[in-house]
Amino acid sequence: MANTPEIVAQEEYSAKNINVLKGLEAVRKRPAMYIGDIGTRGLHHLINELVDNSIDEALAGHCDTITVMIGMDGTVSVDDNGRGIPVDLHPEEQRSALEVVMTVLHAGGKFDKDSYKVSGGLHGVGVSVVNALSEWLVVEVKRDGQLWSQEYREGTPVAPVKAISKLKKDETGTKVTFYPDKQIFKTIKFKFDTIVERMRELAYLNRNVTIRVIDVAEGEDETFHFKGGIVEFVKYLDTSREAIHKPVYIEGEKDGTPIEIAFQYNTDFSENLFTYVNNINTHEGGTHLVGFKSALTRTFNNYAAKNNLIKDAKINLSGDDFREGLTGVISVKVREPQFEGQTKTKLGNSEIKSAVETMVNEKLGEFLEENPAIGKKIIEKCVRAAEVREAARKARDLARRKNALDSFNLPGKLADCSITDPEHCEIYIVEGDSAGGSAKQGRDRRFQAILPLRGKILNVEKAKLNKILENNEIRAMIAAMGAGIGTDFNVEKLRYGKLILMTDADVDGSHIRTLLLTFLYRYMKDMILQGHVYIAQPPLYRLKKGKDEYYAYDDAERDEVLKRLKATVVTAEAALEETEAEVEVKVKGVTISRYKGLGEMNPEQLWSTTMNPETRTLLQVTLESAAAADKIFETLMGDQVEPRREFIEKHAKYVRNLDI
Ligand code: 0RA
Repeated sequence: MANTPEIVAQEEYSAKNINVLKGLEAVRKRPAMYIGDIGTRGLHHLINELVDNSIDEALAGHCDTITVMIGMDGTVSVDDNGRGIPVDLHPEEQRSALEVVMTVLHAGGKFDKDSYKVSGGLHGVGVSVVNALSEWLVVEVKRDGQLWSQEYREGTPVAPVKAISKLKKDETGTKVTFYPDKQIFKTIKFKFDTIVERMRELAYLNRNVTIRVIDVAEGEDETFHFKGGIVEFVKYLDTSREAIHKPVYIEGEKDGTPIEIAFQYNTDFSENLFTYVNNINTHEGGTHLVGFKSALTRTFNNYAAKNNLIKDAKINLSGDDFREGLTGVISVKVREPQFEGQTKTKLGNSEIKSAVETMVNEKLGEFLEENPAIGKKIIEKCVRAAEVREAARKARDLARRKNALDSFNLPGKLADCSITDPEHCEIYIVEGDSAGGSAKQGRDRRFQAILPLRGKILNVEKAKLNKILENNEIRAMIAAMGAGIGTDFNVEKLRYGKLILMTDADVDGSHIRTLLLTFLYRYMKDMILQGHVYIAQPPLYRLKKGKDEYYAYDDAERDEVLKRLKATVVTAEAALEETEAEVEVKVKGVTISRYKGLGEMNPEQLWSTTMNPETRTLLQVTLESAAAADKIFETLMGDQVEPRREFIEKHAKYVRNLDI
């Protein structure tokens, strides 16, 4: 009787179950391979993974509302009104399709091949990965007039899919509620602001979708819906800048590739192009960006020539001139995207270049014919950019001739390290000469270099390149790093693998840090992109009791230490039956000093609290969301006072940690 169909099916079922468990085990063993890391970033990736699936459902035209909620108990739920994950029997797997989607690697998302699937970076790993990394997860599906549900522990079903209750036939959707596994993640605390950042971006990129984010415990609740889509996104990016015309909007489909572009010029100098493929920010650009740039240059050059808008024959407009003060969003949907580059955020598909290029040539040409006043304004701006570029080139040549930017002419203030292998070297950019002095004495001179900066550096948002290159502090940094600047910057030439910003923990310090980050973001972006930039974390307090010293990095930690000290005192005193008043006397034996500046620490203290790789904490600066980073820079650094005041008021509680 060994070959009755029931028994074969039973054996196949068990074999499949074993494979499923092995798959989930692989995810739990190497979580970082699936979600990037096991810190805050990876944790929030779980939410993004779920929302991506709901967005897919929206792109297919079946869902328009997504709700992300952080519950009172630290669980998160993602709820959509799509068709609901199918619950019927999966013909090959012989169990509910829902269970297959939730437990089999890469089975999630759409079963049909026609969707714009995401196949790069960390996106699209599937709901089963979220399930595998959750201590507990519940999925609820509204479909076929029923509410269905299944519960899991560490990715394994607790029971089969159950029908819970009857619903109206047209009531459909999917809701996943999960509690991340503390055994896997360093922290399981979700941050409202981090979630909001990505949800806002998704709402701009998918104008038909409404996304609501709720944090029950914090009483936060925001809803994003942008009818104008990426046109509104561009306006939002330029909130603190002054646009010189209404945004240009180009939309269409070329060879099966939906393309959407919005851009506008402003009175500033920086280029802010954000590119997306299937809603993923392609930080490193790629063929869609190349196609856009090439069409922009060509169309504007043709337009200027045809309308005789460049009077001075000596002016030669280059691609860069057409992107000065340009803010834009390029969003394409690609069926089988190829992602390349250091961080797998560069689009490689060559056919997309010509698709974007052809469409922009055509539609931008039409726009300019219909809006001659805007065309004229833009060309005038680009001509001015070319004039300034020429002046900057002269300044740079002059500086080069003086060898000022070359690393073999290192700045006098730099205390270099003795090792020369960049991988093992780090440079501290230190606020002020006195802290610089302490750092020089306290460091390990074999691999730590110190460059003190005097006072504030120039605000590069508001200056042109020739002015920037005249600034001594900036020149010292460029020379010390040894990798050039702007379009000449070459990350391979960096003399140090880590650049660590060390500023005071006060308002001035955070201002200087923002100025430095602005400079790095604008002119040495690859350094941030490739993870070379860090922020030192000096302590805020020193607590001293007798010979014992403790350092606290924030108020909460200070109170923690105080409590600990008091606790020992109280226990010891209790034995001696002293009065409480006498104990209060003993606690005062703790002296607390607040460090106002780095300069107040002696070299040994600076080493042990902030610079010793064994004990220090460094914050790595990332471009998690380039759009968000740029927004912060522009809001804090731009001309417009009102957005800055609003930002600071809204984020006052975070100002000490304005780290992106
Ligand atoms: C497979 C097929 C269908 C929908 C889905 C998956 C789906 C998945 C997720 C994940 C989160 N929300 C979702 N909503 C839908 C379509 C089946 C049909 O034809 O009705």
